[in-house]
Amino acid sequence: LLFMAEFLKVSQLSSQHKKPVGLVLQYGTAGFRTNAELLDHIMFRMGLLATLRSKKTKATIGVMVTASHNPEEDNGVKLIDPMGEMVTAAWEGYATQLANAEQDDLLTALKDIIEKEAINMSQGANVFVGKDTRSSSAALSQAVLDGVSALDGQSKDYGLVTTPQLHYMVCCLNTQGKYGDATVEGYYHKLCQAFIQLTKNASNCTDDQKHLSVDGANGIGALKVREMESRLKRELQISLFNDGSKGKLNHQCGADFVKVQQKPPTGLTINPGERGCSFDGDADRIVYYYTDSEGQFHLLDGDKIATLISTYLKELLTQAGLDLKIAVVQTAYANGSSTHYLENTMKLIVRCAKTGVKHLHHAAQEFDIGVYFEANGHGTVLFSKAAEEKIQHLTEDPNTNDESKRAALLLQSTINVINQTVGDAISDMLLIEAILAIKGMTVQQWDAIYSDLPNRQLKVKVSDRRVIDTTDAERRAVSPAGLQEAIDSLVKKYKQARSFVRPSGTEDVVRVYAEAETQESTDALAHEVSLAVYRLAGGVGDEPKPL
Ligand code: G16
Repeated sequence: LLFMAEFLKVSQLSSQHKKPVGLVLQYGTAGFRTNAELLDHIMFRMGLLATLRSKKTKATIGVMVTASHNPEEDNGVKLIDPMGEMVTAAWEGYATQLANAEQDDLLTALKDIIEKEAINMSQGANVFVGKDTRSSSAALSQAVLDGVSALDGQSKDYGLVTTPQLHYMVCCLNTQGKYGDATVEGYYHKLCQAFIQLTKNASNCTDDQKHLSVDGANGIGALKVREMESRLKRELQISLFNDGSKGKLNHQCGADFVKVQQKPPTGLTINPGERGCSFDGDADRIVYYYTDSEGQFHLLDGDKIATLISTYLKELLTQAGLDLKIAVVQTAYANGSSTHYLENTMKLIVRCAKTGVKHLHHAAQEFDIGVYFEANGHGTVLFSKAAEEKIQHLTEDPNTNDESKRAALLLQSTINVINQTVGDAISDMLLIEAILAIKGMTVQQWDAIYSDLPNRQLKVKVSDRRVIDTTDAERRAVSPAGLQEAIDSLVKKYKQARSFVRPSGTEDVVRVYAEAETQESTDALAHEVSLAVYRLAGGVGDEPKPL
């Protein structure tokens, strides 16, 4: 009786967003993600859930409609918590319950969450909604808005934005503007100002060195780079490719394609030695690359980015005379050479988290400065409040010497160019470009910091990928029986070899990763492990073929 009025509205509106009977979807690595045609009810229900979460936290919540790196025909939804981080694990569970309740059970499922969380339904709610450029995104984001209004929540539709822009705006609003203005303009202003400030410390950069080719993956990132470009005052000169004017989203381009295929995106032309970078479909990932004079392609992935950033930060901390604990968080996909370099040469703390920025983000929060990057280019840097205050204090203290002051001011602008809420291709790009300019470093010199071990990623189709269960930050499989033993004995055949398998949380596949001393042995190992997955975990379709 208590919620009669709201529930009547939910019941009426939900009949316009009916769940297909029997359809079960899981909350994956970054929310729900599947073919767009299966998602209308999910979006409506995530509008309901975001409204409840907003009532519970008494703060603004974000809902981003995107399937990021997936193909155009897929879509998905990412939920954003008050400080701009991903929604908590407990609420991921509620999301799954609500998503999978049959139409007649929806109100009961809703009531269950309200009771479990003791939500005061008379509390107001506010939800920010954004979408990527997929053709399905407009209708799906309308379904989210319908869900919010069904529970009488307020909403603000930001329309086309990158995922990290929406995270940023949620954080700005909930910190009463302390993090910046909750507008796209405010985002450009903060990041570009910081970038200009940083590049004032670059000595004698030529126009050639200020040039960068950007592959926009035919997605939202391209639109946003266009909007921002003029604010960079020619300190960064961007040539934009795959801007969505003709090509298909993520097709033969974008960060995931470049990382997995280890080749340049189609539609982008750069001269030997010049830098290029690729965004993914919602601009939360970035990878860099160049081609040398012999035509050889060189990829600088999330591991190389983490190394560049942590080296730069460590140097600044030394110059500033600040004793802050800095760590790098990676996943099992991190190249073995990068971990070795960070631990043994850089003497940094390195942690391994499960795939998914939510896991890396939490691990990074434990340090004064936490640099986290997935090898696929998804990552950012977190500064603790105490660290920010110490840096600020140095800039204001009249006793600070010139060298320390310069370093502290650089650290301050660095903090401002970074989107600390989540990995952000635009923000990461500006940070990387500023570091290269300040250090007077070429992309080749950056690449030479350490050499990657040859590596390969493959996908295997199985009938139910949930039969694979993993442990030890996904580095070992505990089921199905015999799989880990098979991987162990295959790995023993090759030098410097490592391999693991895990079910993807964004695509209906099992991912296989292998690295070893040579590309030939890496490819052989990746293929043999794929075969083991195919045979022991219920492979479907043709058996994996050698590479
Ligand atoms: C998402 C997550 C990333 C993750 C990637 C692949 O990226 O945000 O943290 O690395 O999926 O995950 P999985 O291997 O489970 O499919 P995006 O850019 O697609 O949102």
